[in-house]
Amino acid sequence: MGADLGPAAQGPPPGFATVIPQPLAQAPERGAFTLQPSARIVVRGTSAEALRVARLLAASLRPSTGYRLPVTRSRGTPPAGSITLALTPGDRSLAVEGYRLVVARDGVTLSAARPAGLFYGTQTMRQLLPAAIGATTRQPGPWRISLGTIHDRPRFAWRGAMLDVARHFHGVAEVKRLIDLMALYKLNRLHLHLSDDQGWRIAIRSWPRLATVGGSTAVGGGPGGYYTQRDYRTIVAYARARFVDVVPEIDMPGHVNAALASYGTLACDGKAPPLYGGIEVGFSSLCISKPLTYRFVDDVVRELAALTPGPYLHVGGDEAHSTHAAEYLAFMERVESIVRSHGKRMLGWEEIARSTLHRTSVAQHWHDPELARRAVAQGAKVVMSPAPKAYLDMKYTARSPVGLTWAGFTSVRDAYTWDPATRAPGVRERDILGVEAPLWTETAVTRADVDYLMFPRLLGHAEIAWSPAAGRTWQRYRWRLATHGPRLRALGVSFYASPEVPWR
Ligand code: TNX
Repeated sequence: MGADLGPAAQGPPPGFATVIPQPLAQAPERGAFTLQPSARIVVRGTSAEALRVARLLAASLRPSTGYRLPVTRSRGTPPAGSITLALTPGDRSLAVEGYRLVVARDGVTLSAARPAGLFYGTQTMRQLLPAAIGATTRQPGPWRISLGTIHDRPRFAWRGAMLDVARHFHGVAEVKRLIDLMALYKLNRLHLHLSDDQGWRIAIRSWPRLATVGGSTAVGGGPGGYYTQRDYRTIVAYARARFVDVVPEIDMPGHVNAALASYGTLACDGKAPPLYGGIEVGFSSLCISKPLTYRFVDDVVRELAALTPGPYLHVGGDEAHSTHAAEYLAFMERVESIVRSHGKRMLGWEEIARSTLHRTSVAQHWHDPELARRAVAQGAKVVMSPAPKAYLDMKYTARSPVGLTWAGFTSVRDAYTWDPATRAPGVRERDILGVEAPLWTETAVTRADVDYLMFPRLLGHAEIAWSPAAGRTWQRYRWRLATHGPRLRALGVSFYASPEVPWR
């Protein structure tokens, strides 16, 4: 943003309590560190990854501070006023994603056992600077950070958001921006819902019409769009650099009208249905008895696996109301073996728990706790996305201009006050990989629509996924969240300024 954000940058630096997600442990002290125009970012040791994290930090601080912030390596004592990043692989208390941040008057020291932890420490540091740090043009400062120590690590390994790019397509630039915002709040899984009845959004070389025909429209009949494989690789690399795994979803055997419209040979009657721009669900199905169906699945899974460095491929499996129940079970088991044959683990919506699951598969709970329990009973793990809490496409109130209502209204408070370990009886903490907040985009057309539905609710889910449940209360959270209003504004996010939150 071009605007001078004024006094926001001048007051006392943000207290440790404002950080979202709330860190595991913090010991604030009186006083502040001031980032000087001559400050350096120093990397101890020889890790290329640590250097890369330091460069990302410098790049995020340069536009608003206007400082040079050179990134250098050093063995000795860093010059006073530096920000030092150090990998300390022996520190078991930091685990894979944890970090320790020490802010002293003469310098800031960030240590972590792994690069991901260093990265999360830098995100905390960004939040400890005044909100104007997020602006893209030079702001007045001063750039102070409260003194003290933070020791932090996440509760869950899976801290996700989902964007449905099938109902309405959202392009590469928009997805990159979402990745930046996710990273600021320590989210680490971006699930892209790449296909549905209304659109197929990823180029598949062996079946080119999926994208060129199936991707040519959207809900409401708009122009649609799709990612080339090159676009998609760009997204994956951008995400990976920020410790976010992209989890691609191709929904099957239902939600496939766009695929059938592209290749009539996939339909049981051999006829391509017309493209679809409505918002009904459950009317389309792959032809379970056709051998061609499995060649199609194998081709798509192979190409997706090649584009995906992470371990998971999402195969949908939800709302297959037009697939015969017994055929559904056989189909999902076959799909699971195809996914595994390409070296990946299968993730699917909770309905997959009706079939026999391999223990490496994961069910995503959205509606029926009994299905989550059945997944766990088979040794599979669960990702928690209970619709009335975690669905970002539900309206906040009856007055919300966009959003759906089938799971009820979801206020900012509703979205914050839940715990993954108590949603489904029989599904315990150790059965849960983590939390994911999905945004379905039947009504979310523009970037502003996406911002409005995601923010600020996504911050609550980030905290639920990262921070211990004990010690979180809505009463404290609403005050902490209020301090993120100017921060989100500086980043150009058009969030919903809910009256539940005492925004300043
Ligand atoms: C249900 S949740 C769906 C989606 C819709 C969404 C709208 C799930 C696995 N399927 O197809 O977009 O509701 O909220």
